[in-house]
Amino acid sequence: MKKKLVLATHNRDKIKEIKNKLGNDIIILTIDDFDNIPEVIEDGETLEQNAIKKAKIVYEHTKLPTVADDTGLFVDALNGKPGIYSSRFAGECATYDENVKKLLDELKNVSWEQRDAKFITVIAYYVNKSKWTVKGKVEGKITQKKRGKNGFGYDPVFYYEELGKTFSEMSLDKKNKISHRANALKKFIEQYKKIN
Ligand code: ITT
Repeated sequence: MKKKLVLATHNRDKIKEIKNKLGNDIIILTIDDFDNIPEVIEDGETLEQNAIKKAKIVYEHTKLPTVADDTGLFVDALNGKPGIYSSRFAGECATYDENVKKLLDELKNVSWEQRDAKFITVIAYYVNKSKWTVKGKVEGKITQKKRGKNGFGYDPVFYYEELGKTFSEMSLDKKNKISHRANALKKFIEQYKKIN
């Protein structure tokens, strides 16, 4: 019988990517399948702390194995910003577009050579008293303007040099083979299979 896993995220784009990657082997539930799950304040100092906090709160409510994803875009020329603040770079309730605009503004006078960046995803797993995390990463560059229509968040400006495309210029299937989240999910599956 397929095992159940709850995704502790409000982000529908993440849910789509994770379901696309894990959905054949595992029944994926989301917090929308449960009532009254408390809101999680992401006040950790690292992706790990935030991911564990999200997974723990949802696990305690559902009592089902839970997975949370915390992701950040780390830009070298901005000393690692927006990092753990990626979702609220342009303010508390900022849209993807507003965050991207702020990023492009801050990099306005930065040359192509200096525009290196990486996405990092930490996935936390929480069940009973047991918890662990895995990390996935991908390196790229920040373009001068948005390119492509797919994906979400910073994808339109994240350029993957090996394919000469931004994440928004590739299909979800392609992004899901090479992305930070894909790398983290690969490690997650290896670890998960050992214990299930
Ligand atoms: P949850 O905390 O509910 O999971 P969130 O959107 O707040 O959702 P994060 O704090 O992990 O999630 O994400 C930070 C931001 O980073 C997110 O809002 C996007 O703008 C961006 N982001 C995350 N994954 C991304 C991806 O695969 N491609 C592009 N941008 C991404």
